Amino acid sequence: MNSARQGSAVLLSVRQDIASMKTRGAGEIGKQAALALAGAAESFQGNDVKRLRADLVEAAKLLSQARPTAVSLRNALNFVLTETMDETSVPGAKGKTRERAEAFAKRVNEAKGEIAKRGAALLKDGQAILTHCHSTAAAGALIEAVRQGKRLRVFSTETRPFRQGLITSRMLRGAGVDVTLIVDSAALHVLESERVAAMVIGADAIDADGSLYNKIGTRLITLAARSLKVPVYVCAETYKFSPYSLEGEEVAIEVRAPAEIVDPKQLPGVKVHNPVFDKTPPGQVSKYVTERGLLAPRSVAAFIRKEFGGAKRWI
Ligand code: RI2
Repeated sequence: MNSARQGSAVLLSVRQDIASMKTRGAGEIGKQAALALAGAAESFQGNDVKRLRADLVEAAKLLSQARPTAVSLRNALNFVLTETMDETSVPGAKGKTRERAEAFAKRVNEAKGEIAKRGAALLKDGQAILTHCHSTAAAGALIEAVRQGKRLRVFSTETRPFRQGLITSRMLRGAGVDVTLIVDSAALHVLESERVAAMVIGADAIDADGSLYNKIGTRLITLAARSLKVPVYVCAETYKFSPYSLEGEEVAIEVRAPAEIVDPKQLPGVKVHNPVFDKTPPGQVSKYVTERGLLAPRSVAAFIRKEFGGAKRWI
């Protein structure tokens, strides 16, 4: 196989890993897509920089479609294309793509560290906490709080249908956190009976109006939490905020295969619907915990303008 063909095979396999959720989590898919774009640049053959730039935009579009809800994918790819698209030689563009991809990967890791500290500061010794799905940003805050000596009791929802809650539970337990797995529909009962002090969750996308797109069930469980006046803290790196929403673009809700819920053969004639994210209104979010600080939902539009204002986008 020549290296160009090998490059596109690698690109398609990264896209497939993201689409199949072998690689998952909004931050991680952005990071892997950014690195795949650098790989695609490196496998380009020839001296036509315009061709290379066009190929990179095509590759970015292909990668970004793998998971439609997570805006981190598009933000990561635009971050890599910035500066790369100004390069006037093939070696220059290849080098810049790699440099930007690695800068994005570094940014992901640093942001998570910063969020862990800021999130941990919101939690107190002895509290019960509820989390939903598997967010490395949210789990990082819980682990950091425990590392600081705060004894937390964490309740982790199973998170049907993909059961990412099992990943969270294993990860937290591995870090020495007292963790209890519950089914999703136990959330309200547990919030009340265990006197949960806060919900700590992640994000896939955040709209300029302060709405949160996160794993299916987030809207229902945060509604339950707010009905008991339990604060909802959302750990979200800057690249989870949608610059597209400033122009009114709606975040698409990904719908996945019915087979992820049940084998359709077991239910002949029954329709199965599997939306995997939902939109939580800003009133159900207490604070966004970002690497730049805490943010009220009403301040999100100004934050997005500051972080992304004027930045060029290719996809
Ligand atoms: P981190 C996940 O989506 C969850 O919805 C989680 O809250 C979000 O990504 C953020 O994850 P999925 O890929 O970036 O499991 O914080 O569908 O790890």
